[in-house]
Amino acid sequence: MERILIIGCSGQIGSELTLALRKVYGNEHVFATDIKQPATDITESGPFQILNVLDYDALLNFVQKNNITQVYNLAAILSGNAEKNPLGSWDINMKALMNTLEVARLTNAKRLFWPSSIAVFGPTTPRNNTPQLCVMEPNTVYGISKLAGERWGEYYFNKYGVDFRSVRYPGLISYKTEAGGGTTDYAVEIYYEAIRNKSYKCFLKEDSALPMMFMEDAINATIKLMQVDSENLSLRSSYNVGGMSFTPKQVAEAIKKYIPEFTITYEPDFRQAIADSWPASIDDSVARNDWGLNDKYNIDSMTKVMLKEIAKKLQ
Ligand code: NAD
Ligand code: AKB
Repeated sequence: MERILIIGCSGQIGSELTLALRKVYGNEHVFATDIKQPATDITESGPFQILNVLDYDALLNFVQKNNITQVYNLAAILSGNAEKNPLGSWDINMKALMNTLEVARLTNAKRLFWPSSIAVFGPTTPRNNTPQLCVMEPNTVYGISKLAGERWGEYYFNKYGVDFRSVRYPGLISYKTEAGGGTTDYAVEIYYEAIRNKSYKCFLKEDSALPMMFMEDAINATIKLMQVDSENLSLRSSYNVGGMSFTPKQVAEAIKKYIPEFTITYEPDFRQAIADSWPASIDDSVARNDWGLNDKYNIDSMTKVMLKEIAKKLQ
């Protein structure tokens, strides 16, 4: 029986992934941790402990004491926030990964999920239908840390047999927990503001296309990758995951189908340069062929769920 540690259970992904994993593996086998208190559905459904992934001894001790076999490490500073404190964010992002790689090397917690991002690509990367393997020259501190992290993950697999698995998530869109300081956050905020105020001031330009994915599809992909047999995996760096691709204008149009009076204005800030350096769409055929990545949401089906669930939540 797997015994699973989630690091970063209180964040946008962790708050949903923890509950999904508890459904699959049983509540008592999924140990949720964070430096921040999570929502009560996590504390009431299974074990939770405050744990700082940067504290190597505490992490090692937790993994050994609880006989952990798999780790999902979600702790990171995302692209927008990382640009405000480049060196501090580099230290956190790299130390958070290296501590879990080392613990995986030394314990039975051999299978490690660590998310990379479309931020590994840069301005010299082909922008449309970005291939799995191509020029990668990220120019953000977050993207540089993700690319370095992918290389370290593959290195620990080849050198020490750590079962490192990773996807390059696109921007993730969800209604449960608000987004954590990234460039794609506008595509979450816009739904909240559509319900609250029927208007939104967007920090990206109207035609700024980026790859995005609804959280349900991202969670399913993550669990699928972690369950597939090792021999199916041709890559030990990180798999491209594309989802859908849209602009702020397109998501505003999708919202207007449900809220005709919704209006959007555009005031690009420092995050525009980050978005401009990232792909507009992603070729994820390697993930589809290797381990059966498939997603079911498009912009319209996602918009319907987002508006309904956020309206319920804000009532
Ligand atoms: P988030 O900021 O919402 O959540 C991260 C969580 O990690 C937070 O709850 C935070 O308290 C916790 N954390 C931070 N420092 C910690 C520490 N030292 N010890 C323990 N916990 C700590 O981020 P998210 O959106 O859930 O992203 C999770 C991972 O997925 C990150 O690696 C991120 O780069 C990656 N990712 C996210 C997206 C996205 O759109 N959400 C896209 C691509 C990649
Ligand atoms: C961000 O915008 O920083 C994240 C990501 C795509 O990695 N959502």
